[in-house]
Order: sequence, then C-alpha cells, then structure tokens
Amino acid sequence: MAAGSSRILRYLLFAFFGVMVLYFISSSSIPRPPIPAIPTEGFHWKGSTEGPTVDEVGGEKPGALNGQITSTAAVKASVASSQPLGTAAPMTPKPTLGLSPTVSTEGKMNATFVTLARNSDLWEIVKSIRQVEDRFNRNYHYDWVFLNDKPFDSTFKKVTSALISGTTHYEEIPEEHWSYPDFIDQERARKVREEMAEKKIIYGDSVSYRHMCRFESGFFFRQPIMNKFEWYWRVEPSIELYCDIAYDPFKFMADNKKKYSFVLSLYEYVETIETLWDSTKTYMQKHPEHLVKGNAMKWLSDDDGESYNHCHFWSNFEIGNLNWLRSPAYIDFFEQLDKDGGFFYERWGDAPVHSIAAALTLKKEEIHFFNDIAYYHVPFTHCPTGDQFRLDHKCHCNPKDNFDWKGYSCTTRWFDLNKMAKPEGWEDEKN
Ligand SMILES: Nc1nc2c(ncn2[C@@H]2O[C@H](COP(=O)(O)OP(=O)(O)O)[C@@H](O)[C@H]2O)c(=O)[nH]1
Ligand SMILES: *[C@@H]1O[C@H](CO)[C@@H](O)[C@H](O)[C@H]1NC(C)=O
Ligand SMILES: [Mg+2]
Repeated sequence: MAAGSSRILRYLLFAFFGVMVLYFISSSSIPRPPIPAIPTEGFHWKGSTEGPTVDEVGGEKPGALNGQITSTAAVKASVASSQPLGTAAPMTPKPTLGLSPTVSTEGKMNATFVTLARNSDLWEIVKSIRQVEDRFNRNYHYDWVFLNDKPFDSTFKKVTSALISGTTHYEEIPEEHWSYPDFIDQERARKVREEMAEKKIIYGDSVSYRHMCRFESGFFFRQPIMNKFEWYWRVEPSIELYCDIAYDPFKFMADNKKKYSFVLSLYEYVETIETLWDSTKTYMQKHPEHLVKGNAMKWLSDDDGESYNHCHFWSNFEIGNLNWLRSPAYIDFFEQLDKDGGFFYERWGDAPVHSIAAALTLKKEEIHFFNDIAYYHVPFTHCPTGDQFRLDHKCHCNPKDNFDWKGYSCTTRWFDLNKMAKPEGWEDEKN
C-alpha cells in the first residue's frame, strides 16, 4: 500500500517535471516579436520590393517547432566549428536564394567584384566581403573574382565562397604580370628602394608593393577571367561600407554613361611620383588622339597641363568599365608609363595612374562621384553629408569622420569643376 502510493507519487512528480521542462523549452523558443519601430519623421517602412523577405529566402516561420530546428542547427554549427576545415564536417547547406522581386536575371549586369589578395589577407578580406554582401550583394548575387600572384589555398577558397552569394573565381596571375620587365635595371631599382627606406616613404622599400601597383595599373583588367565581364567593382581587405546601397551601381553606371567612379580623392605623396607627369606629357604628345574634349584635365592641373597638382581618385574603391581600361587610349598610357620605368624607379601607385588616365581620356561627365556609397579604407572615410540621408540608408558612420570637404581632399575641387551643388551642411564638416 505504502509502496504503491509512493510509486504513484513518483509518477506524478516525473510527469509534472516533464511537463515543466517541455513548457520551459517551448516558451523559451517562441521568437521574440520585433522591437516596435518608433515612428520618426521621414522614416518609411520599405515595402516588399526592397528585397527578399525571410520567408522568401527559406527562413522558417515562427512556430513551436522553430526552437527545435534552430537548436539542432546550433548543435550542427558547433560540431562543424569544432572540426578542422579539411575534414568533411557536416555543414549547413548554402541556401539557394531566389532573386528578389526587383532584380531579375535580365536586369543583372555583366559585372563582377574583383579582389587582389594574398592567402594571408583572408581574415581581413572576409570583413569586407561580409559588408559588401550585407549592404548590397545579398540582393544581387554578382560574381567575385579573386586574383593572386600565388595559388589560393583551400581555406581561402572555402571561407570566401561561403560568404559570397554569387559565383566565385580564383585565379593565379601569370609570372609576366608580376615581375620585372626585361628593360628594367634591377640594380637601379634596388638603390631607389634603399633611398626611399631611409626617407621613410611608405612602402618605399617594398618590391611586392611595386608589383602590386604595376599589376593594378596594367593587368588586372586583362586577365582571361576578367575578359568575361564589362564592369568591375574593386574591393580591398579591411574596408567598411557604412550605408545600405538600395540600387544597382553597375546599372547606374551603364544607364548614365559612366565609365569610372570614386568615393574618396586626395593629393598623392609627391616623393612617390616625381616624374609621373613627365611620362604623362610624353603620352599626351604622342597620342593627342586619346585626349578627349571636355575631359577633367582641370582637376589634375592648375596650369593647363604644365604641371600636376597631385589630385587623384583613391583606387582601393572603384566601380568602372573594363572595356575602357582595355581600350587603346588606356593601354597606350600604361605602356608609356611602364617603359619609363617609374613603377620600379619611383613608386607609382595605381591610383594616380587610373586617375590621370580617366581625367584625360574620358569626358568629365563619364566620371562619377558615388556620394551614396559610404566607405572606409584606412585612414579615410567617406560618410555622406546630411542627417536624413544617413538615417534613410541605415548608415553607421560618424559624420565627423567625413573626409570629403577637408583640406587634403580633392573632392571639393571635383564639385567646383563640375559645378555640382555641395550638400547642405558641408561647411560644418570642413575641419
Ligand atoms: N596577391 C597579392 N596581393 C597583394 C600583395 N600586396 C598587396 N596585395 C593586395 O593589393 C591590394 C592593395 O594592397 P594594400 O596592402 O591594401 O595597400 P594599401 O591599400 O595601399 O595600403 C590589396 O587588395 C592587397 O590584398 C601581394 O604581394 N600579393
Ligand atoms: C560581358 O562583357 C564582355 C566584355 O565586353 C563580353 O566579352 C561578354 O560577351 C559579355 N557577356 C555577356 C553575357 O554579355
Ligand atoms: Mg588597402
């Protein structure tokens, strides 16, 4: 009798305990409702045209089962992360995202992201990739080309391709695009590096940096993989994108007949380009046919081409037209520069090279300032001027950091040359 009732009591206790546990699990797995938006002036909920919703990209609907599913996924993820990358760890399959309603394959441009990187750049380039995907590419799925003077290793490929929503390509650069041309006197080049090291010129003693600058100036756009595309967007490691990009910049470029674009501009370090303008003048004399009427020469020179004022677009960000870079106008320019040897006898950067070419061989209207692409590459920030713009585009940059209107920026000159109205509030950001 006593034994029987205590057994019943035990059963009851077990049952009660079990119910409590179940209740606890299910109530803790009920998804929290979204934090209600505080309506502010000028704030709009974006409609379904904005991009795929959670349902469309295959997310689970909130419900009792949801907790179980996510916790299983969490277990899987922790198992996966506890195993070395080389083994066949169970992985969450890459969801096949449908294109968002506003973007059909027809609207997709013939375009790719492009990144030059070393294997050791992996953990810095992934930060850039994540931001590009979050702010833009998750809705567009453009391809991404990676270029390297060495083969990419499997970790680099695995990690980057998992983050990118488009097709990824990994290519090794041929030796002749990353070495001294035979006409270069390597002894002279070595002495220059020693001198620059003593003068503490940034990257002044680096051989690889010079190969990099020459490659970005003359070869990235004619790698076989790049020949498949018309448009490129260059992305470097450790950059930030601070605002949502709510439209396709490639399409904008095409629709508005743009060929080259920038977000930051500044004066180049003179010691690295002492004779770059001399070579430019040789090119201008040899190839007057490439100099376009209505170009942006006035942005480069304050004395009609006699001297260079050192203004250049910062080329670690670029959206541009590859066919322009592959045109005789650009190639003739690069070849003149290459023959003159300044990539090795000085330390010419690809930024002034691209910039001078753009300013001479394009109409100034073909060069675009992407005000709405908020960007950081150490040590400069482009944070769009105007509070409402930054709120509407969910920006996370500090307007105080905006470099656009500072004394060392060439962007004010760009606005003046093109008679563009500066955004309200620009004067407060001057200093
Ligand atoms: N494959 C490869 N990429 C390089 C090398 N040096 C620089 N890069 C890449 O070239 C770009 C510019 O280099 P970075 O170090 O960012 O120069 P900075 O922005 O001028 O300071 C980045 O995308 C780098 O990842 C190199 O030796 N090999
Ligand atoms: C993309 O552009 C490249 C370069 O202009 C061209 O060769 C290629 O055929 C284009 N591809 C498509 C699908 O239009
Ligand atoms: Mg960089």
